[in-house]
Amino acid sequence: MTFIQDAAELGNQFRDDRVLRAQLQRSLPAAVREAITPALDELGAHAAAAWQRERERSAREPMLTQWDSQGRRVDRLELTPTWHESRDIAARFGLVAAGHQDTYAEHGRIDQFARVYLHHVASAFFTCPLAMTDGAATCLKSAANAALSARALPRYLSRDPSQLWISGQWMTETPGGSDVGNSETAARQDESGQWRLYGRKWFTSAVQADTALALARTDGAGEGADALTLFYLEPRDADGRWRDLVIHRLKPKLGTRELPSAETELLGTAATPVAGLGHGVRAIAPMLNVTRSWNAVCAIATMRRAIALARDYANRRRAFGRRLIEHPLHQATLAAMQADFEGAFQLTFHVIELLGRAQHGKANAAEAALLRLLTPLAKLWTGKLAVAICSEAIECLGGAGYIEDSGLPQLLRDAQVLPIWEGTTNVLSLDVLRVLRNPAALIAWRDAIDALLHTVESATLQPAVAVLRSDVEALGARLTALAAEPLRLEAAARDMALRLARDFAAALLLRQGDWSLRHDDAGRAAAARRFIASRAATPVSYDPADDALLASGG
Ligand code: MFK
Repeated sequence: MTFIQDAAELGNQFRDDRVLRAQLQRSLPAAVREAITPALDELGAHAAAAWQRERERSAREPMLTQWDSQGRRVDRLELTPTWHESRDIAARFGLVAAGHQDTYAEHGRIDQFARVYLHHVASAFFTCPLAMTDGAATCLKSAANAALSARALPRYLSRDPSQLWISGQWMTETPGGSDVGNSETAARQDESGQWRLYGRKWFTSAVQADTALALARTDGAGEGADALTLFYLEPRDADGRWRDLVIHRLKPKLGTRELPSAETELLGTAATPVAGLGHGVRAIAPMLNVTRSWNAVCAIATMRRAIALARDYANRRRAFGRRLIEHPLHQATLAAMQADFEGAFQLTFHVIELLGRAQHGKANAAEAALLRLLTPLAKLWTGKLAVAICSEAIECLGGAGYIEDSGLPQLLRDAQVLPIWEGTTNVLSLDVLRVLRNPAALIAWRDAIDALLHTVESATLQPAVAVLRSDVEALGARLTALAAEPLRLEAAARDMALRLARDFAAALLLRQGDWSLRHDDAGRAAAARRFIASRAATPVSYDPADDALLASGG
């Protein structure tokens, strides 16, 4: 009656992460890696400490007070302590700035997203406004709006917590969640020529943002997405009071509850066009592609956390005379989760690498086409996978995982947003079809896989290379056949997108696995083999290399 089961623990999340460290070792020059390691180590330690602290406190949520004692409308928002702390960490560690500075040239994006990946779970989704801030910075630069850039960029990219501004992305309306072209928000000029916005934004993800980018329709502009205009606005005055805007309520969400998402009404909020009038969706597209990359990074961070807890628990918990990890079926279950995670990790970091190259003018036309294709693919696949892996991790802990303070239920609830916001799985699958209308995209996908497979030298990986080559051929043939049947192509879009994502991830895993074998790590090659075999008729059930696959630290 006295047995107490040890709970799962987390160590330094940078030192424990062989996958991240192998990636950085392969893809970054030594000088860059050495320069960024202390910050990554600090964030890895913070992630472990924050996890311990979270387990010991009851859930907190932001609070909205709409009226003061005298009946004045105030809409005062109290944020949680983690949110206050996160603003400080975001600035000090340059979670947005690192992606825009030139110190490490095209490697800056890898530096930035390694930080974001380590910090996401500890941030209580402060990563949401940071993603939108990064997107807003990218958007202002791409619109070449000198005045707005001069005003907002130094704030978005500040490393001083007292100067940092965060941005919202106010698109979602009751008639237009995915179909943004239905937006009803109206934009009118007042007698002084100032643009003002009127209408209800049904879902503003981080309402307390210092600025926001919003879509609205100018009078007489006509219907549809192309008639919308992209506006920049600063919703509060210098004293923090809302400027011609009320908050109807905070949204009662399934997860991400520390994130103050709200329903707001714009009552003539002053705003400035970002890129002239009209073509608003095209103007906000650079933001969408950046926030979708963030989404993928946060999804792999979520998977990694769920697996770390499940793996640690499997090393502590004994059942039927052995530790869970010593049961072949449990080990195979964890190994399959780890292999899927590593595939998702590889695809996401490849998108980041291409983003950095494109931003610094180093991407050729094929790489630019590939980035446009892989961004929705990474977002849609990793979002779905994060939910599946969190659910599986709960099962790995049995009833203990279903209990709130194991931390896993919150991880699952939070993960469920990842396939929804920033474009649902189906909307992104249709975006992939939009991209594939340009034949260069599929050619770039196929050529890049071919180039990756040519780097694989190890004999032990050749059978997996052969399986992947035939998968790639079959998928290319199926897409070509479907191209003549638009309705069937659309119905198959999700399946095609998932296959395009997984085949590309498989090629990246093989490249990394081969490289890691030459650097005394058999685990990454085991991940590649398991990932590729998982689609075969007789998938791998036992692999002696799973010990290396599941090892952490080192
Ligand atoms: C923790 C992680 C961080 C996550 C942050 C979360 C913050 C969440 C806050 C939110 O706001 S969530 C809400 C986000 N909403 C969406 O993502 C909307 C989903 N809907 C789509 O993505 C639709 O595809 C879209 C509205 C973009 C387009 O729909 P339409 O009306 O069918 O437009 P159309 O005519 O196909 O495209 C208009 C133009 O944009 C075209 O260019 P052209 O005018 O030159 O022909 C398109 O090629 C272009 N375009 C569309 N998507 C693009 C793009 N260009 C580049 N990249 C894209 N992704």
